Amino acid sequence: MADIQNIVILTGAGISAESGVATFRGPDGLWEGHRVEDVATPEAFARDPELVQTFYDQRRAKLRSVEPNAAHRALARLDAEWPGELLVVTQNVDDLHERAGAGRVLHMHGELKSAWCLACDARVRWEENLLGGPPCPSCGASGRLRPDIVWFGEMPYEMERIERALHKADLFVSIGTSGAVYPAAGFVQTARYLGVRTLEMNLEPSQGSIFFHESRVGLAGELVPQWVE
Ligand code: BJW
Repeated sequence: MADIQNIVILTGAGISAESGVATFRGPDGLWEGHRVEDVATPEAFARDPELVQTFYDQRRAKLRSVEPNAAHRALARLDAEWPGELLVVTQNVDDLHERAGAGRVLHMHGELKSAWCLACDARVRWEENLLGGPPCPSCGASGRLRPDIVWFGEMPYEMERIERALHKADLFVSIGTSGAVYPAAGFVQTARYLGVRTLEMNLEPSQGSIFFHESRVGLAGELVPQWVE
C-alpha cells in the first residue's frame, strides 16, 4: 500500500457474520418468516409497529451476547495506525467496529443503539426495548420513539461526507456486502469513475464484483487481517 494515502472502507453484514450476527440475504436471511424488505420500511412500521419494534428489539438485545471478530479488530488496528485519511462506512447497525476500537466509523444505515423521537426529532442513545412505547428522554412524549435505522425509501445518513471521502480516496475496499442495496452498492462504480483503486473481500463474488479491480473470496475474519498486516 506504498502509494496509498486515503482509504474508504465499506462494510456490510458479512463482516459481523463470524461474530454470530445474522446476515440479510444468506440462508439465515429470514426473520420469523419475514424478508428484511418487508420489515425495514416506513410502510411496515405504519402497518404493524409492534412487529417492526420486536424485530429491532431482538436484534438490539442480541448485541449483548456478540463480540467483535478478527476482521473488526484488524480494521481497528488499521484505523489507529493509518496516518492518512481513513473512513469506515458501515451499513451495519451493530456497534462491533466501535467495540473493536475503531474511531473513524460512519453508520450510513443508522444504529440499533439509537432511537429517533418522531415528536421532537431528537436522536437519543437507546439500549432497551422500544416495544411498549417508552417515553422520549428528551421531550417526554410516549410511544413516539422509532429505531434510528434507515429503512428502504429513506435517505441514508451522511451521503455528502461519504461522497467527499470517495473523491479524496486512493483506495476503496468493500467487505462482507452482497452489493444488493443502493446507494452503497454504487460506491464501487463511483470509485472507478474517480480513478480510485478498488478491492472486494467477500465470502462469494458480490453482485458488483465485476466492477472491482480485485476480488478476494473467503471469510472476512481471515482475509481482512491478512490484508491489514
Ligand atoms: C461474508 C461472510 C463472512 C457472509 N465473511 N463475507 C431498484 C433499483 C435500484 C435501487 C432501488 C430499486 N428499488 C428501490 C431502490 C432503492 C433501495 C434499494 O437499494 N433496494 C434494493 C433492494 C434494490 N435503497 C433504498 O431505499 C435506500 N435509500 C435510498 O436509496 O434513498 C434514496 C437515495 C437517493 C439518492 C442518493 C442516495 C439515496 C435505503 C436502503 C436502506 C437499507 N436498509 C437495510 C435495513 C436497515 C438496517 C437493518 O435493519 O439492519 O440495511 S436493508 C439491509 O441490506 C440492511 C443492510 O445494511 C443492507 C445491505 O445488506 P448487506 O450488508 O450487503 O448484507 P447481505 O446479507 O445482503 O450480504 C452479506 C454478504 O456477506 C453476502 O454477500 C455474504 O456472502 C457475505 N458474507 N458471511 C465475508 N464470514
